[in-house]
Amino acid sequence: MEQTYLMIKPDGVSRKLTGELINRFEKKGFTLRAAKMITISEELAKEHYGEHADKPFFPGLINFITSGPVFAMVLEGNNVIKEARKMMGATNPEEASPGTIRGDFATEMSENIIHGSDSKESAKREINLFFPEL
Ligand code: IDP
Repeated sequence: MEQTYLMIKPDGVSRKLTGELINRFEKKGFTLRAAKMITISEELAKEHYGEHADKPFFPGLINFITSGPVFAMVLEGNNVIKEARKMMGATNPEEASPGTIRGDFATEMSENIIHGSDSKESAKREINLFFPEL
């Protein structure tokens, strides 16, 4: 069964959206396989977002993602990588449709509530990075 890595970012956790978001994924029919609340180190953040190291928003992104606890999850189900991305909505909340997580709960790119793996390769890499015990 396919698995993906999801992470409720510090804005989503501090706004107490964790339960609401887990609820959405479970109601859809996906299974929560692993979950933990963690505060990410700068080192782990840089590794996770390595592909963006050259972007102008990188320092702000690292600062933000390490600013408070995140809720890290492994979600399992049919086509879960693509379906969870659909449920999250576009990266830029201004472009995310109502009914999606970012469309319903966010207004700006830098605080867009949730991360989700975008391919089989990144799902594998990110699950390994955050849940090496699995
Ligand atoms: P994704 O989270 O939808 O996969 P990515 O392009 O991988 O989107 O970007 C990772 C994260 O970096 C985004 O979720 C967002 O928080 C942040 N980000 C991306 N582009 C920008 C930008 O242009 N300005 C500020 N933050 C950005």
